[in-house]
Amino acid sequence: MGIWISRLMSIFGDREARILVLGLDNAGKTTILYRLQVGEVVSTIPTIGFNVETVSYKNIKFQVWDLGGQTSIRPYWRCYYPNTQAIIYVVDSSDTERIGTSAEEFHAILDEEELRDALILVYANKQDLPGALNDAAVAEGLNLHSIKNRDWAIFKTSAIKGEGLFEGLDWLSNQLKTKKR
Ligand code: G3D
Ligand code: MG
Repeated sequence: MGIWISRLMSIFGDREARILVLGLDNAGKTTILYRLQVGEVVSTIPTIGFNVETVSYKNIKFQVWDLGGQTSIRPYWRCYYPNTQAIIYVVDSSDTERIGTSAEEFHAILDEEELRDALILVYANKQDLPGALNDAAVAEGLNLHSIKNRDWAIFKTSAIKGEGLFEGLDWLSNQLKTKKR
């Protein structure tokens, strides 16, 4: 177990806490979930067929699904919103063609009332690939600077190499700690 997860545990105490890991398909979300090495990843397909991967450590749950595609299943995403403390939004920085689509999906999530208080951590992933947009370019592509009244940060990551992920989580736990006070 990593030191970062024990930090999160001390912040949340006995409260249920959820962290959603979202982004377009192929962004690197599943790879990240395994990289966190929190425990066993359990894959479930609830009712109408979108795949949700969950890894839990005590009362902290990380849940992952792909955004984009069918709009008919979106109402069911709401089942996963309660108690969400943070959203980790993952972008394939080398997929310059879909950055606009990723931005649309991202802002649709930001507009969800129940996720209003969730912190936003963006991973500009796949930095190891040639031609990958850097963090500033991903921030611009996602229009991150238009976000008002909530805390966000962006980190360059390579899930494959395991780089940047824990720096992002450090930011997250520091923010959560301040918020709690
Ligand atoms: P998803 O869960 O968001 O859909 P995955 O994405 O985690 O399944 O990753 C999609 C593909 O991108 C995988 O390749 C995975 O190995 C790769 N990938 C994830 N993160 C990185 C990264 O930081 N750098 C590079 N170069 N590749 C990454 P495959 O070939 O298995 O489909
Ligand atoms: Mg996946």
